[in-house]
Amino acid sequence: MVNMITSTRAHPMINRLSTRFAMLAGFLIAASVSAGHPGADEFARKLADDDGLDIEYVRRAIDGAEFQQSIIDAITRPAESKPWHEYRKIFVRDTRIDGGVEFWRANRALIERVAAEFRVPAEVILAIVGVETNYGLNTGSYRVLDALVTLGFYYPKRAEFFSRELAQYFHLSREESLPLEEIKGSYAGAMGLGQFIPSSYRAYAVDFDESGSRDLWRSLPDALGSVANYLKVHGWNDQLPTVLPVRSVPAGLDEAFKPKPQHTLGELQAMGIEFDPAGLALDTPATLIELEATDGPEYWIGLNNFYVITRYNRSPLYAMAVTQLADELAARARRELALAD
Ligand SMILES: [Ca+2]
Repeated sequence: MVNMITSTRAHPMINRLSTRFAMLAGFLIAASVSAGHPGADEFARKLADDDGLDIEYVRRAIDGAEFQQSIIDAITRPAESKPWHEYRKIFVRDTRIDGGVEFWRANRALIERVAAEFRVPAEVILAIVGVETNYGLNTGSYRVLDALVTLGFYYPKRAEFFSRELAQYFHLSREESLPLEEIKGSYAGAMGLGQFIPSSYRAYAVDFDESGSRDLWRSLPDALGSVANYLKVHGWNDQLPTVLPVRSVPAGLDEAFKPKPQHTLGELQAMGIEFDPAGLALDTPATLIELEATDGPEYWIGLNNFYVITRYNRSPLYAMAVTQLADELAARARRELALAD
C-alpha cells in the first residue's frame, strides 16, 4: 500500500495525559520503553529456539524499534475503507496513467521481457507497481522494523500476523543482506516497487537480473519480475480477461458473492445476470463483483484473474483499480508506443 501518512513519534499515552503531568509521564514512559516492548522477550526467545537466531541480536534489534502511533492510525483507516467512487479517483487518474506510460516507454524492452517470461500482461504488472508505489516514486518512509514491531506488539487485532512477518523479516534480512534497522517500507512493512511483505519477499521475489540477490528497490528487473512471478504463481491465466461488464442484475439476488469464483459464467447467466460472455466457454469459473458507485451499486463479472489480483491485496476495490488502470495503460500504450493489439 502506498503510504500517505506522515510519521509522528508521539507515544499513544501522551494524548491521554494532561500537560500538568506530561513531564513526569515522559519520564515514566522513557523508563518503560527502555524495559522493552511488551512481548518482545517471548518473541526473541521463540525466534532463537525455533529458528536458531541469536537471542541477544533479536532483543537488541527489537529494543531499537520505535512504536509509532501513525502506523496504528494508518492501518485503522486504510484507503480500502472508502467507497469505490472515491477510491477509484486516487489511482485511475490522468497523472497515474501518464506516469505509467512514461515508465513503460523508458523500460519497454525489460517490461516486455518480463511479461513474456511470466505470461502476465505488461499493463497488469505496471498497474500494480503504479497503484502500490506510483512506479517506485513512493516505496514507503517507515522503518520496516518499526512498522512490524508496532503492529506485531501493539495492534492486537493483527498481532499474530505481523509478529510472524517480523520473524520473516529477520530471516529475509540475513538471506538478502538487507540492513535490518535501515530498510524502509509502508506502514505495514511492505517493501520495494511492488510492496512485498517479508513472507512474500522470501517466497515470491525473483533475481531476474541474475545478480545473485533479490533487490526490489534498485533492480527494476527484480522488482517487475517479482510482481509478475507473484501473479503467475497465484494462477494468472493470460488467455482470459480479468472482468466483464454487466448489463443488469435481477432484483432480489441475495447471494453474497466472494472474490474467488464459486460459479460459472453459465450459472451466473442462469441467475438472470445479463452480460456478454465475450466468446468464453460457459463453464469458465466466475463471480459477481459489486462496487459502490455514486448513484448505487456497480456490477462486474469477475474471472479468476480478478481473484488472483486479490491475492496481492484482498480488497476488491484494489483489484478493480489495478484492472482499470491496466486497461487505461494498455489503451494509451497501443496508441503511443505502437503496441500490437
Ligand atoms: Ca538481482
